[in-house]
Amino acid sequence: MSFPALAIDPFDEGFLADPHAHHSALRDAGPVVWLDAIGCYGMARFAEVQPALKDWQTYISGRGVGLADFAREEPWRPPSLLLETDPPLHDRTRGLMNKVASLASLREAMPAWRARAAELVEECVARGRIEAVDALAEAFPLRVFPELIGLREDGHENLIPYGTIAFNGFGPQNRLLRESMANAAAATAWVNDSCQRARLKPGGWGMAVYEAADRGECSEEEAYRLVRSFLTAGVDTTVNGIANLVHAFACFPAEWDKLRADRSLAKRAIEESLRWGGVVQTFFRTTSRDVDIAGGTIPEGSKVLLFLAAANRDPRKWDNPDRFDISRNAGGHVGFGFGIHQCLGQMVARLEMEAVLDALIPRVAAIRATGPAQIRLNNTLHALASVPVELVPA
Ligand code: OVM
Repeated sequence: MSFPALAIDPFDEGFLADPHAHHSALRDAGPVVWLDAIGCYGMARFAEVQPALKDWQTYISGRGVGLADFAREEPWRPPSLLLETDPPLHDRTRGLMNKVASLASLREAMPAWRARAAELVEECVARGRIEAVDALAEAFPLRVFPELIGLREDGHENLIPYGTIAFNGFGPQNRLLRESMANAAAATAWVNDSCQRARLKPGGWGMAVYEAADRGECSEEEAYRLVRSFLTAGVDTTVNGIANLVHAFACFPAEWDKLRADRSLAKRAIEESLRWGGVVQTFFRTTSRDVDIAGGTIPEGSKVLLFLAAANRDPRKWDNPDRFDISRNAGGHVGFGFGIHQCLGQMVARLEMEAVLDALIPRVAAIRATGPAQIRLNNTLHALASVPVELVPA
């Protein structure tokens, strides 16, 4: 074995509860490590993670982007036609979905999103002390996202549990996965039902996928599964993006003063929170050939765990990486991945965060932590269960 072998288990609950505390050990051990606990290779430095994400021919997604190797194990659900595929199929589905998830339709939605964010923030400021995950981070996406997709009106409470299952599903079959799966039947049934054409409203992104099928760009069955991607990837992610954004300012109060003094920093603040917060901690790839790297060889058919969040705080790449600094140019972070699989919904995420942030800036003089933030353990997400804060009115 030419790579350092580590005993660190990246899916151990102690690791997941405070991943950043363990990342330096992973990065410092070397450019590529062997993770004995899960029998996989790992990369945690920016200099290896970003090129591996980019090299889709070598580090493939079609055998799954979780621990399970789809060449040997049955996936828990039919594979995603975006996330868990390689070109040429991926190019066709991604091309179609890029047109549906257009910036033009987001620009159209944005005025209503801003109004909704203002309304929510005003309620929160009136209450003063809030729990920001419930009051903002969940409330906002749950209002705007189902409308964007054109989902039916009932059952939105299934969206977060379904995302939680899917993101736990990229890890081993541990307690977290088992417990989220134990309650999966209702959420899964609701999602599977809601992806059908007959359930979707005209004008939304869901129906737009079926319209692509009508034009012959994909089959009806593919359209169904592509709509499922919106429902899987679109909620638990942005919920935690907003939660991490509020949490970041609660941890670094001087950054809030800086932002209020110069609102043009809002976009940088969002990017910096995506780098610092690490909502999506990891994804796996599988090697399509023997890879000579860092003085060793990763054999063909190996699972490689890419630590996106560790790369985003690699001191070899970023100055003072654990500091949330909104004047930093965090551009080039890999919080949305990199290359052909880079997050399809990244503009949805950014604009949801922007709507919330722009509503907070004029109304809130300070965001003060009123207790410790609580983690919601997940095999892939750095999810927050609770972010208690006081919003001091402006
Ligand atoms: C999907 C998907 C895409 C990105 C993330 C994800 C659960 C799922 O296409 O279903 O996480």
